[in-house]
Amino acid sequence: IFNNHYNIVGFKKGIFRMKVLLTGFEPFGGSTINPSEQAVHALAGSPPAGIDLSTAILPVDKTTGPQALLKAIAEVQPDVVICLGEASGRAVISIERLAVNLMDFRIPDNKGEQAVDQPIRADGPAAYFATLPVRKLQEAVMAAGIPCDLSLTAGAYLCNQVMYTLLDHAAREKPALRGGFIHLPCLPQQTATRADKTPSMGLDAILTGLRAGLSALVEDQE
Ligand code: PCA
Repeated sequence: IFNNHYNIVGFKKGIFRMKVLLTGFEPFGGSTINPSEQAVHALAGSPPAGIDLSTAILPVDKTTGPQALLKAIAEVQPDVVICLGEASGRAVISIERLAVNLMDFRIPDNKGEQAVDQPIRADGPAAYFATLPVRKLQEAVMAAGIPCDLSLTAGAYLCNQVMYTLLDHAAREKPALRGGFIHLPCLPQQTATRADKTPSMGLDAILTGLRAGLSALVEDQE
């Protein structure tokens, strides 16, 4: 919370600034776009008030994905880390409650590696709860008119791996760091021609929801 630029005076309402690291993922699984990458780029251009926003796009790669996240955390020294990813098939923005110590990839990562039934950290705890106020976030997104759920699982692929890596790192080395993960539906342009009518959400709606969530975080911190 404290950094070089803000001392205790910085807590006065409206003066406090929160340093947020927001990450997205590169496209994967045969798609050429990822809503999380687009959302990160859009928010980087006009971050919500009160937020010093840093961003990173992580590779969908079981080795370099988590490494890129830890590198960005070391560089930015954020107060809060929010990772975004695409969840094909989900109809609404979903805020993840849990990361589990399991890699069981449904499809290979972008390097062709497919982890099956493996722990993320061999002697790590079974799971971590997100350390963001997930209920408050959900309520803020919904209050902005955007459908949003709390989710019990981020899956067993890269998104869960990165969320677990984030929370494990914070638990062991940075107890003040808060973190969590938000899954986004596909964009309409990813699903328009699909016969299975996979749900989607437009980027504008996604951005409205994410901005509302980020603003709620700043208020919560204040
Ligand atoms: N979604 C995948 C990994 C990258 C992404 O955007 C997942 O849900 O694990």
